[in-house]
Parts: sequence; structure tokens; C-alpha cells
Amino acid sequence: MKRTLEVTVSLDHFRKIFGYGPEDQDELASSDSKPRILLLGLRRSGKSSIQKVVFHKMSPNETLFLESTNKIVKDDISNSSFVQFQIWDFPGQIDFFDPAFDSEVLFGHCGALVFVIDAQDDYMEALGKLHMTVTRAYKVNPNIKFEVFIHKVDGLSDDHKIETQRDIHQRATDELADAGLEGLHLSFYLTSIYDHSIFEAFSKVVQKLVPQLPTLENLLNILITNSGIEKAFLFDVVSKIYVATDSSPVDMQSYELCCDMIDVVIDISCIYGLREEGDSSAYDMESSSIIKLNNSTILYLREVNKFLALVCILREDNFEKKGLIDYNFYCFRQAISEVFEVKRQMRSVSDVGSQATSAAYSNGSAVPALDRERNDNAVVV
Ligand SMILES: Nc1nc2c(ncn2[C@@H]2O[C@H](COP(=O)(O)OP(=O)(O)OP(=O)(O)O)[C@@H](O)[C@H]2O)c(=O)[nH]1
Ligand SMILES: [Mg+2]
Repeated sequence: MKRTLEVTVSLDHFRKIFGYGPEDQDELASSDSKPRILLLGLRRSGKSSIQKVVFHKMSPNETLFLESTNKIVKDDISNSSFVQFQIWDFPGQIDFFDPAFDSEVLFGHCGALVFVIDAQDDYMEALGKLHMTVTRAYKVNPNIKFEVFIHKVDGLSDDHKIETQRDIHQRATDELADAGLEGLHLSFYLTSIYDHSIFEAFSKVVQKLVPQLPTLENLLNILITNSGIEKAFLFDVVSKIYVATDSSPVDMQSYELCCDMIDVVIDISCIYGLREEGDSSAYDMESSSIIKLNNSTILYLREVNKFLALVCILREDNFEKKGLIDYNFYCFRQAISEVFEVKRQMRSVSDVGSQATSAAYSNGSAVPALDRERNDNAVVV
């Protein structure tokens, strides 16, 4: 798509996103309590590439030089204060039936199991391994979310992609049904590191691990309906994973535009941003960026906190009410910080040994002050 960009950037703090403050070190120290996402699949299916491209900004072409993984690589994803988790990248040849292998420990703390299948290869062997892996994991921990990435689809035609997904879905679920495991649900995604599909798929995997998702979605819905916004994403800026979006359907092009906007903003900010050392006040609550497309559409980015950014798509004429949008955004940001506050309190409660409160908070209902005075066009938060 041909685009004319007019960029207004005042995001001098975005460079800060790449550095972690002292409080994040504490998070790292308590990393064992973080949910795990396991990356499993046959050798050369693309596991390490996915992890490097999504979380370490490796360019897809560089993955050609990645060496085969020969031990479990644990990666702590602490770049987002909202979603704290570890990614464990497994060697393709791992054998779960090896007696030295403690599947209780491994799957016990697992939030999601991502099984990667190379769609450019013959996938029958991968399907066998998928079945063996998920049944084993399900027996240990039935709460795991099972995600299947039908990967490397960049080499496939559109028809071939659909057909491959249908075939893999059918075979995998039939095999589970034959084994009497109807309760084990698999989700399927078509992915490639050469486009945004891998970021989108990972966003959905991560969202399932965010207990506050319904609250965030609700806040975004209120924000967009009261501000004339078409679509809004709450992004984890470093990974370009979206933590939440409003409940209107996501179209891939909008998501790509918003991802590209984050890249543009970070690049420009890295070049022109202020760089005084040790200046913590560089965290600028007024930071924003506007990109005008040549089809009367505006992309509007506002920083929510040092990890999250709100990126909205709206029509140019609706942007005339920028004051209103900004007011609603402040209310939205306030609500998000209250969600964080609850989360932090919950964490400190669980740190002293209490597990009892997590149920109340897991449905998102523990967010305080959602019921303030209503102003017709403003977000009620
Ligand atoms: N065409 C294409 N190639 C990919 C994609 N993802 C990964 N690859 C390539 O697949 C090859 C293997 O990738 P790895 O990430 O090392 O695979 P792995 O699953 O970690 O392999 P092991 O560590 O041996 O288990 C590399 O040459 C990557 O460049 C993709 O989306 N499309
Ligand atoms: Mg690997």
C-alpha cells in the first residue's frame, strides 16, 4: 500500500524501553513463579527462530544462521510489566519418555505449550510427536493452553495454506478423539517469521495468559465508542505483541500498520530522542505520535506506561475532536494503572503465602473504581 507519512514525534523516552529499571531486577529474581510458555516441535521446525524474531528483534534472514538447539534454553521475558513470563525453547530431539525427564516439574508450571509444525515439510512425523507431547502434558496439567503453529507458511499458496490447516486440524483432533481426550483443546495458527503472522499468533497465545483481558477489552471498547476511534490496540512496545484490543474483529492490515508505526516511532525516537544519562524524568506522560495516511486515516499512538502503548486507527474528521480523545485517553490510562495497582497488590499478597485471592482477581472483577461519575462523551473508568 502506498502511504504518505507525516510523523509528529515527541517520544524521547522510548529509548528507555530498552533499558530495565531496578524494580525489574526484582521481577527477574522471582522468575520461577512466572508462567512458562514452552516451544516444542521437531528439529528445524523454527522454534528458536520464532523466539529470536518475536522477543529479540532478530531479522528473519538472520535465523538462517541459527544453530540447532541442544539443551533447553530459558528466556525471561520481563520487558512487559503486564505480562511476565518465561519462554523455554526446547531441542527438537527431546524425548519425554526418557526416565531422566521430569514431566511433572516441566508441565506443572506451564501456562501455554506452543507446538511448531513445519508446513513446508512432510508433517506426519510432527503430528505423531504433537499427539504424544500434548497427551503427556495434559495428564500432568490439564490447564495448559495448547497452541499449534503451522509454521513457515510463507512458502505456501493461499489455497495450500487453508488445505494444510484443515488437514492438520482434522488429523490432530481425530487422534485425540480416538484417545478419548475430547477435553483437550488445540488452537491452530498459520505463521511465518517473514510477516506479521507470528506476532499476531503470539499475541493471542499471550492474551490467554493475561487474567485481566476482559477488563482491558472492556476499557478499550469504552474508549473507542466514546472517541470515534475505529480500532485500538494495547501494545507491548518491545515485542509488538498486542496485549489486548477492542472486541471488533482484527484485520491483519490494521495490525500491520500499527506494528509499523511502533517501528517508525522507535526508530525516529532513537535518532532524535533526548539522551541524558540517568535522567529518569525522560519518562514523558505527554508523549505521542501521529501518522496521517493518504486515505484520510490517522494512526495515533500514546504511551500508557513504560511498557505499553495504545495505538489507534481513526478517520481524519473524527480526529478534529482531539481534545476529547485525549481526555478519554487520560481516563483510560488511569484505569490501566489501577489494573496494575491491583496486580501489584495481588503479587505482594501472594508473596506472603496467600493463594486465596487469585480467583477473585482472575476474572478481572477486582479492578477498583470502574464506576465513577459519567460524562456523556468521556470514558467512564
Ligand atoms: N521459510 C521460513 N523459514 C523459517 C521460518 N522460521 C524458521 N525458518 C528457518 O528454519 C530453520 C530452522 O530454524 P530453527 O529456529 O533453528 O529451528 P528449531 O526448531 O529451533 O530447530 P532445533 O533447535 O534443531 O530443534 C532456519 O533456517 C530458519 O531460517 C519461517 O517462518 N519461514
Ligand atoms: Mg532451536
